[in-house]
Amino acid sequence: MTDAATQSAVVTGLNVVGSERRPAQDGATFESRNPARHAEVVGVFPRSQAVDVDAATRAAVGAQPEWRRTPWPARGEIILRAAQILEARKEELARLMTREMGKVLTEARGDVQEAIDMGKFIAVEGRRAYGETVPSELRDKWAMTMRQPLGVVGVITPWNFPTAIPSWKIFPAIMAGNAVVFKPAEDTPACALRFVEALEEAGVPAGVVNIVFGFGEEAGEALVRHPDVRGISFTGSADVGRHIAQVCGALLKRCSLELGGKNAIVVLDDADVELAVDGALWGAFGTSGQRCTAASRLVVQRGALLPFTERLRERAAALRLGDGLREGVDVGPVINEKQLQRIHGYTEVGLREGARLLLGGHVAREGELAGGWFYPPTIFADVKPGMRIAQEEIFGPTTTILPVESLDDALRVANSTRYGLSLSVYTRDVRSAFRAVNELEAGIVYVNAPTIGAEIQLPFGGIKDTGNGHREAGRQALDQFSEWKSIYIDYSGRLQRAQIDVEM
Ligand code: UN1
Repeated sequence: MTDAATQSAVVTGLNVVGSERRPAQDGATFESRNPARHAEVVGVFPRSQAVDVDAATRAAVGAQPEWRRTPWPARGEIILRAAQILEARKEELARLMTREMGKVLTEARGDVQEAIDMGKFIAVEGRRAYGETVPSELRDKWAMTMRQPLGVVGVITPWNFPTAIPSWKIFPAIMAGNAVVFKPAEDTPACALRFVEALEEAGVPAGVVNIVFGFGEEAGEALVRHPDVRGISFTGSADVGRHIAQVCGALLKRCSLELGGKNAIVVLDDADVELAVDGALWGAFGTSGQRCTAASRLVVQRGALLPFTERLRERAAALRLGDGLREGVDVGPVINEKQLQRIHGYTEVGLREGARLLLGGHVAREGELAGGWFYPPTIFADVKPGMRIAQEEIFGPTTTILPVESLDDALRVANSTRYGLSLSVYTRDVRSAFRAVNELEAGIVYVNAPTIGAEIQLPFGGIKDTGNGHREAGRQALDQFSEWKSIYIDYSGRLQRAQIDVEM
């Protein structure tokens, strides 16, 4: 196919159920569309229901015992091969991602790279998933621990990182010996299919990773409730996360949640203002602000306020909005009409609350932009910590400037939301930096860098309403997907009673 043909081809996919490709039992389908040109259909996929989820889960249940018996290093080799396949296809996958969800091509390449990194990193755990050998209190008795898989796990992912986030979940899940039923976001099914094809080609056996395409209320709900699914890993909104936690709680099912953020960059008086502006632009408008790590609050100390605000407005105004496949475009579209309206709704909220609109604040309809879902970089100044635009996750290219008087004030304001994912501080003073590192209430803290840009070798996740205590990526990634087994081996040849026959 020519480049132009690949760029407009419709990806038609089916559910991956064991070794089969299946439509939804009732034959229903849905489409994903290019947010930069919404007349363009990118993918057509099955709209699955509970019966389809059940079929995929049965395939997973069937495949899991043999996969679990496959030695850890052998599983790791397959994951490494999958990462290499993604690497070989990085450009093609990135282009498909830009078409399907809109982020600019350089960022789409970064998304695929994050999955490659995750695969290579976790593959090594195949030779390093250490347990512990622990002294026993009794003679001739040996004690140790080892990781065991949960069985079948359900993975439900969002559209904003269509390759990276599935990789954070699926690679460690299968590394630990689980089988997976994967329900990707309905906005990015084609990216999800390509990811799973790479796993299949790498040698992941049929049934170990299955996909059911469809919607949260249908396929997602059925997956969460399925009795043979022992754990759920979900990234998405706090409202859906709370619902999943309730369902899983009643079923005593493992559930790890990665939810919203209302992340802040703190800019202190002694900061390098230009560097802070660089960070704010990237943090607030990268991926059109559609990251759970997006910098949607800029908490600026009085002395830096004027120069920071002026430079930010000037530089944000120069960002070019457009199709992310096009050279020179800085900010792509937002994912769909519903999000576009929601983002604009928050502009209206901000105006009603009395914040000062510095830039943007309207749906972009000039020229070609009219054919897509575009919202320009939007900045509110004079924002108060209690305003809804400073408290609620907008998930769009809107950021807010909150003036503060002191370091104490800055830390208090930065911590004043229900979320706790990623917070950052710009300062040249080592004392302020360390106080901020210690006192900012977040799972991730940056010094002199924006709130986005986490690397996969460190755990990723947040506190407060951002999650429920789990972490993705890093070596901690295995924790979501494994149980610890404690093993005691008594070779004394007699009954030894713990706590009673001890020699003290
Ligand atoms: C997300 O926003 O859902 O740190 C994930 C970052 C990326 C991952 C973001 N590496 O912004």
